[in-house]
Amino acid sequence: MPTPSMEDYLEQIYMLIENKGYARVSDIAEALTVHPSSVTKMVQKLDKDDYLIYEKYRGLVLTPKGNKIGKRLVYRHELLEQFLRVIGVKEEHIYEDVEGIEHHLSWDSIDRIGDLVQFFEEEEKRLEDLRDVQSRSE
Ligand SMILES: [Mn+2]
Repeated sequence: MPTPSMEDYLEQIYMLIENKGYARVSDIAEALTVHPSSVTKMVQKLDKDDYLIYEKYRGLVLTPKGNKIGKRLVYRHELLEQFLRVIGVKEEHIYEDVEGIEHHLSWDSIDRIGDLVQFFEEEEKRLEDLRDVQSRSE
């Protein structure tokens, strides 16, 4: 199992590759606001653990294992953003709150949150009812 920090890297690397087609050490450092030397160190660890293949002058590619987990981590982040939006959390809190909780939930909880988001998306009325409760408790 990757540590929370490894998860952050795998999530960012997956997104960079999705969006740009590649992930450079400098791009990862910028995305995570860390020093490039920290990125190099972590990338070497991820390589050792078989999540990616890193060659100093050729960049990095995710292994099937790294790609699979990267995809799940990005899905998890997006689902949690959707969840907070559904329950009415203010836009300005959403990103930071997701960063704060995403590494600390079991996949069981993630899947149940997925059910809940789906429950609200299936019928507009359900969301209206929730907003109604919220406007009464303000
Ligand atoms: Mn995240």
